[in-house]
Amino acid sequence: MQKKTAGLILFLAVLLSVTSCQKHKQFKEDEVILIPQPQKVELGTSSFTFSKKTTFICDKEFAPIAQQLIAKFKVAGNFTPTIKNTGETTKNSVVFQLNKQLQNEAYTLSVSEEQIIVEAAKYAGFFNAVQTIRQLLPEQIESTTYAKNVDWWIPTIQISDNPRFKWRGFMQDVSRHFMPKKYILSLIDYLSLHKINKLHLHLVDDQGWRIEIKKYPKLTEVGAWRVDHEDKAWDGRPKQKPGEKATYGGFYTQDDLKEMIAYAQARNITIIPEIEMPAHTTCSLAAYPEYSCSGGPFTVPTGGLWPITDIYCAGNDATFTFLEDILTEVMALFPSQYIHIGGDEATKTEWEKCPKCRKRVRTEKLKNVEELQSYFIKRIEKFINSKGRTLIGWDEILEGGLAPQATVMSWRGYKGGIEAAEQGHDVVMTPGSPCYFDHYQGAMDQEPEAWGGFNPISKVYQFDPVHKSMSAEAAKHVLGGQANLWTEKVPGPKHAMYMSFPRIAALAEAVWTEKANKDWNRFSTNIRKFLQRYDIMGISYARSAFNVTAKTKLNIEKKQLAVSLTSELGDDPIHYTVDGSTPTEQSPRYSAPIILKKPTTIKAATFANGKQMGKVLTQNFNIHKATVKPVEQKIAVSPKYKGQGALTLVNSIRGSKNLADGEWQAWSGKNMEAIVDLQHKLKVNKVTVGALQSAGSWVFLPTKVTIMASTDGMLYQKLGTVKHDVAPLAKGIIINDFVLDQINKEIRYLKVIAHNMGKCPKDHNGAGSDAWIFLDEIIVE
Ligand code: TNX
Repeated sequence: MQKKTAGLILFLAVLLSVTSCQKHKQFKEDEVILIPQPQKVELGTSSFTFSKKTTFICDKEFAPIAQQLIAKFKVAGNFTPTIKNTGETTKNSVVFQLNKQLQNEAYTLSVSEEQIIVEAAKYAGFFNAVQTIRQLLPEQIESTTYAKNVDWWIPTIQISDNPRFKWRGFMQDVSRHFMPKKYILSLIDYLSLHKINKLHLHLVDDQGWRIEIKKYPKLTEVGAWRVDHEDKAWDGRPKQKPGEKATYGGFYTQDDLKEMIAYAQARNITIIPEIEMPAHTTCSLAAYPEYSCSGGPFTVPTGGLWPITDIYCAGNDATFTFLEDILTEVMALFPSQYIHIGGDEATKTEWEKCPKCRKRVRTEKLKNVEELQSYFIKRIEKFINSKGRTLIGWDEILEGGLAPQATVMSWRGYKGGIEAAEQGHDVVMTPGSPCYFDHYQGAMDQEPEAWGGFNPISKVYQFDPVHKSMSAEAAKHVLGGQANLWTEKVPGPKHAMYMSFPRIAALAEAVWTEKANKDWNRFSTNIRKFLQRYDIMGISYARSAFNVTAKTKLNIEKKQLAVSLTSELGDDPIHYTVDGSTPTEQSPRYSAPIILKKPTTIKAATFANGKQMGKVLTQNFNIHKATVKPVEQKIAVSPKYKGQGALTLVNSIRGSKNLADGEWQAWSGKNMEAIVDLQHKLKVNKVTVGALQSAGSWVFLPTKVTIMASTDGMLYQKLGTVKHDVAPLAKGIIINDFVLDQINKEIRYLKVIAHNMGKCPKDHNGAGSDAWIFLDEIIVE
């Protein structure tokens, strides 16, 4: 018996080893998930398997690329392919072959059962090819522990690929919130997987200086730290008070940066440093106030600062020496051809007052302070050019005349970029819509607070760095495109990943893949599987594209609501409930608008293969006693926020956290006073008044809401006053219901007064200016 079993085991082992040598797989099209999509792909019918017998044959220069993949096999596969400098192209090898005909970043990949041949002209091309191999491999290749029972195979395939643009960028703001070196290193790895080749580091902004400059130590001793007010709304934070300790921040030493630069270089990523000037640099003026017009003193802003009037003095030659010294250290560190000098959003009122600046305007025969900014940038450009580098700046550097060699990064739409390209300058397109990743990627109610704006992944995918209005000649000056993650509302790496991924995947395809090869259907299918790779990599990406959003339409005659549900990635079925229970895959499947005639809570989510894909949408729909009854506003609504007109407060549709969604009416510096005519005497038990607070937008809850009733519209009796306990500087967007219940009265007319606090509170950065109140609905039950 024992003998028999042993024999059987031996037989099985032999069988297994024979079959494993010969084991092949035919991959299906939908198993080949490549983002960005290569220009040309021909899928074969078999596979190539990596094992410890695999040899990489490549020139020394390219060995780091092979090493990176080998390191992954070592960890995830528990085997180590070998690497050889040159040699015969034996079986089971990956051969790097130089092909000088190919463009810098282009490559071809030809995979047979026995061999992989990679052709490229440069490091960049080989690197890109290996990223494609990385993506062809099972996602477990990203594992940081041994992944058992994985077949390390890729399909036999022919790929020839070349990026559409040479600037495929991502900007990380590390000033508003410091991001530790460890995160930047992982970010570089994540970006390289997507064949992004520029990482623009926004190292300076008002709220923090993040790069060690040996000659000016106070830049980081003072400029890298601010008072910790992280618990308060970004735009409503108090200034640093005398004696208060600045403890929040951080910076990179020059050694840190060297490490980051080298790590990026090995991954075909150039780091572009940005040193903001003449504005967005209060942190450096807090350290060295002598380079401002007024001489200070200044403190490092603890949050939002607007407008930015304290800027470098353009009339003082010492300012330029200071900046040139800084740039000298920056250029010694960063090999990047491009040096970003910011240039955005300078308010020049101090320049208008400053005797030195006025003198400069006269002696340089400038017309105005706009031309003084142009003088400033041109002078800096000369210095940068003298070191063989190229200046790049935000599109404001166009104002007052563009510096002769400058490259423009266009952020206020495409306009600046088009203008610069037409003048023969190179441009990088990064229009706020859709390239700003600090903007929302899903419905505001389901997202953490963001900067405003709406850039969902489908919109990012549609991005084309070449605007349709551009001439062919101008289009040649478009180096490419870039997404920017500003971090006013992004406190750390986890949140940064959430805002960046998976939108980076859409951007990557928009800047790599030829227009004709782009296909949203393919991308939106592929991205689902790609997310499994993110999971293993530990990227805490957003699943917002799987969330459900509801659109509501009111039928005034029938007093009924039609609610339609959608999700961005389209294909997954939506299941919903109307009884308050949590939806499951067994709940009714949404197929047509849901008609509501009475107060209802809808809960909905998308599902695929038994798994809930996004968050549960919970929305209350209130058809109530005041629905579409006449409303008279005693105090005029702000023309900016009129909502849907007269019936907004009684249309049964609640406002979302998006205060511009058309469901909110607003008053600036004034109360709201409305009279609702219920048209008959009705028994009223409860009145709810919905209001929104967003301290960063100078919107505060009413201090109190007073509710009065009348049967004749003349004599009113006070029913009660409702207050709240939300702090005025509280973070985020808060929707608060003011509820008065147990009224139990027959009522015809209701008067509602929402009391505005009048002026923004002291300590808030709008202190003294008119405060807003926002109201969405008066619900009568
Ligand atoms: C505008 S884009 C800015 C940044 C902000 C961003 C917020 C640019 C050159 N300036 O300072 O962080 O908007 O979206």
